[in-house]
Amino acid sequence: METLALILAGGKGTRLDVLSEKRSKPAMPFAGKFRIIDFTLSNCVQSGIYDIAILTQYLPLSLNKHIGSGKPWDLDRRDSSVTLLQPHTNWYMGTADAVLKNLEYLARKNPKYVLILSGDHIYKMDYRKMIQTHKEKGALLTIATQRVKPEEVSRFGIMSINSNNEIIEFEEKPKVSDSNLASMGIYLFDFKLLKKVLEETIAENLDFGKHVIPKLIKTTQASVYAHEFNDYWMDVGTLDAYLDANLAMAQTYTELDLYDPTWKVYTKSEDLPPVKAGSKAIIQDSLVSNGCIIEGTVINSVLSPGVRVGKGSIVKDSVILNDTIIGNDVKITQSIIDKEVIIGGHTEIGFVDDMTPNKEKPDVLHTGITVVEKQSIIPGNMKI
Ligand code: ADQ
Ligand code: ADP
Repeated sequence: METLALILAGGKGTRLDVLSEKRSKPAMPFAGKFRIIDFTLSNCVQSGIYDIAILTQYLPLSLNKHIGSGKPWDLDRRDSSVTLLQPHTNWYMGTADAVLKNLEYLARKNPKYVLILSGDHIYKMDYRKMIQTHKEKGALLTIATQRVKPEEVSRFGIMSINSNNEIIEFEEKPKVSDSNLASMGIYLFDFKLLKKVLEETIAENLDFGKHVIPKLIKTTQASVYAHEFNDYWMDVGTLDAYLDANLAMAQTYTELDLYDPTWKVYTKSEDLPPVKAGSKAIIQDSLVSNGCIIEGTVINSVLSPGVRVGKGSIVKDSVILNDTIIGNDVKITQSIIDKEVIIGGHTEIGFVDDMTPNKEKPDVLHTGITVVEKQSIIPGNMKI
């Protein structure tokens, strides 16, 4: 086998607060009918990579159920395999530790290359181009890169390259840097090098960005190259980013086209009837998924399958996840409402200026976005 893809889907997305308390971040619904991991899985199959292992650790129930046999991505064909790997004994710590704990599985598969991916990015990328760069340069490790804004360097691994695109310096999340060339956390390793470096590097919470990559570059054990990717790429790590990225998908022009027949995003779809819009329904700049019944107004919002919006209700600038039922004369703005929530008539969500409960989590909830937890029941005539 030439390339095995390993999707890291195990980190706890703490910055998404109540949304990822009960599911891992890659299992978060996105753009109505998708889950975040669909983008990476679809990239793999469209790049001709049918051998995929998904490393999970944190609440993989939703993910397990979603992936199933891999049929929606055509991963149930005879020559393909999609496997969910979970820690058996010790809990995984850093990203590289998660891979180290599964070296035996990799050795059994014995691929030439291992493509390490993150399960929580939204982008469309042809990994074949990266494999091509890797071969042309004679690299042992190739890292996908993207330029970021100078004020964002502290969120990424930042590197410097020479005129041949060889990486000569790498620092994980520097406070400031002269360079703005960021690692996308996408690594193509020659399997032999990966095995050797993981077995030889000893560190607590062994991590690619913190330990493995800086070590490979410092000790010039291997030629490490950058593969620049310039299209849309988004890590939806915060509530702001999650809401914005969802709403951006509902605009007429989007940086990532969900409707492009040449690069489809596949997902597990439920069989649901078409969207029904009542006689007074208004839907503008929105994504409305199958099984929704709209009798009110939906503006600049994203609705997952099975959502009901009652008469006289207005949903604006919000994301409403599956099977949530919104009664009559409800107003919702700037909110993320998780699955299976029931909202009674005349309730208003997202209009209250009082941020008191948010003070406990200033790093998570500070921007005025209201989040309603899965399966909440909100009585009528409330103001939240
Ligand atoms: P971060 O995104 O901060 O930086 P990290 O939180 O370690 O890196 O997560 C990387 C991916 O691995 C995520 O998809 C996460 O869910 C998953 N993951 C984390 N721990 C895991 C574990 N123990 N088991 C399985 N999966 C796990 C990284 C790089 C930076 C780079 C950014 C780009 O370290 O150099 O710039 O990604 O987003
Ligand atoms: P979500 O989409 O909110 O992430 P799903 O509806 O996909 O979650 O459900 C994820 C999986 O978790 C399902 O298999 C479901 O049966 C299971 N599940 C949900 N709640 C519980 C619970 N309280 N205890 C055990 N399993 C649960």
